[in-house]
Amino acid sequence: MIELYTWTTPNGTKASIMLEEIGMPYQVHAVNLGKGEQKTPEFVAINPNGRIPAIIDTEGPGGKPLKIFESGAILIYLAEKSGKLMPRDAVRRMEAFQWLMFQMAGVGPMFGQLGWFKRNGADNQQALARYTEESIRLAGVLDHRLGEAEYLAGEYSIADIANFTWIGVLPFFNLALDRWPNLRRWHAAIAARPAVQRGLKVPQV
Ligand SMILES: N[C@@H](CCC(=O)N[C@@H](CS)C(=O)NCC(=O)O)C(=O)O
Repeated sequence: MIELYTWTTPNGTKASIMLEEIGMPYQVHAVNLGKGEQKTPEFVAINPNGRIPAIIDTEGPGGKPLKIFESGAILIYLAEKSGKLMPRDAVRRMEAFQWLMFQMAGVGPMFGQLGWFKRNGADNQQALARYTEESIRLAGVLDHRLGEAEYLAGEYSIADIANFTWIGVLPFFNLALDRWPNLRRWHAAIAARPAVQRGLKVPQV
């Protein structure tokens, strides 16, 4: 059984979409970010970084419980445990890691900062311009890749799940997907998957 600690955010829904896609049983623990529950001693004992998502696999390697934080690490762990959503072909497998790292190191932090400055920093036009331009640039990199391949690693994988939830926030930044036709096509295909639709509703609040 996987114990999932999450909230209704792009990093949180990566984990729930993955669990729905691979059909692995899991129990949801809602960590209300608005109430600061991610900073409680109980949760920090699971994720020392005090952020969601985190999981505990009650039957980890050797049959022992294993705690995991960082959404990218959670996706890799669940792909390896289930044997799903990680390409078997060596080149595609490396492409999946590559686009997963691109999301973790680029899309997540840059879009995240853009969101923060949109909410809290309307007076800081330099920061807003910097994160807007960088977010548009990163979306363009994905759009270019998706003009060459149906999915980021050639086949649907954890790299798509990781990027998908963040691309979904662009319209909330007044950046409609219309300007990136390949990205829009890819986003619509993933959004139509029943497992993705279930995962996006976790946790129910
Ligand atoms: N790199 C981390 C980022 C996790 C993260 O920033 N989670 C956000 C929600 S999307 C969070 O918990 N924010 C609460 C906070 O910063 O206190 C991951 O991918 O898991």
